[in-house]
Amino acid sequence: MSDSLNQRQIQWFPGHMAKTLRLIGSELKNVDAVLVLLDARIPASSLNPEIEALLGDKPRIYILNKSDLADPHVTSRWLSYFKGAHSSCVAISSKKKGAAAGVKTEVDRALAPLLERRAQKGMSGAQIRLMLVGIPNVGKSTFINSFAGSQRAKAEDRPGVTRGKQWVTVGGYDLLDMPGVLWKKFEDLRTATNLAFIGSIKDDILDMEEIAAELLSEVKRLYPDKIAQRYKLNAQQMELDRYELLEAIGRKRGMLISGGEVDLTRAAIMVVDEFRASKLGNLSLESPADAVFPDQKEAQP
Ligand SMILES: Nc1nc2c(ncn2[C@@H]2O[C@H](COP(=O)(O)OP(=O)(O)OP(=O)(O)O)[C@@H](O)[C@H]2O)c(=O)[nH]1
Ligand SMILES: [Mg+2]
Repeated sequence: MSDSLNQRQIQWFPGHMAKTLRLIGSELKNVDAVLVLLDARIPASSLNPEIEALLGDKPRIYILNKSDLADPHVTSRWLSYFKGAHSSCVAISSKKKGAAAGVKTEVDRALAPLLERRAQKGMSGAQIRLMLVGIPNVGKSTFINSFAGSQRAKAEDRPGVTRGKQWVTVGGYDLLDMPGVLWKKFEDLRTATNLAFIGSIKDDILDMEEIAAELLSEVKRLYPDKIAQRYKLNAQQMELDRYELLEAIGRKRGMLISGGEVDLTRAAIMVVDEFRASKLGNLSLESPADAVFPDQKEAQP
């Protein structure tokens, strides 16, 4: 996995991502605040250190999106974590009503000094301009559609859907949708695998059997009951190593090829799809205790 991801670095950081990073830098002066979308299941791994470095002291709000898929107990610990670091943070599901309201409250709070200055100058009616940034597939365009209450930006269940910037005006807000962007060198294997699990890296450059085996091992470590229940595993099967577990699950689902062997590729795709569709239940793969944030990431060799 390590080798296959590292050898293919160039493919997960294609030219358009470098372009997006430059675009974020150049559009920064045109917005009042930045909404940094994170995946609530992996808030640390989905925080792009290169975007962080670009934002400087621009007001920003961290949005833990897809919280409908995450473990609510872990999400509330993340909210405390961000707030403890004096950062604005809100957990939402862009697929549910009310996502925009919570974000608007945070935006008003983060921009209170600016809104005050505008009021004093008699400019209270000026548009609030917000830029959305984040890794591919995190839900930036879906959030904009939820905010607007209509399909204004193209959103699909695969990374790399938005290819250029797009302004969407909704009432007093101008929202700037951006393509997703990863960074050139992941600091550790855990970050890379987490991003692969949630579908931020294109599946066709990944070894899906390795991703599925690793995912099973992580879910087994963090939520053993959920995996045992979903795949009806007995105590003995729970002791299998990660590839044996993938094979056992494939066999249970009748995914066989000629000779009675398990079709591991099919089993792998099924396991990853089921995780992404939250068939195993709500789960979070990272908690604040194992967070590695950009300043710490840079300090690593
Ligand atoms: N369950 C759930 N799914 C979501 C949520 N937000 C977005 N999605 C789904 O995630 C997928 C990706 O959403 P997009 O809005 O296209 O993501 P994006 O960040 O714009 O992606 P790129 O344009 O590729 O960078 C879609 O299938 C959405 O329906 C959420 O809060 N909960
Ligand atoms: Mg998009």
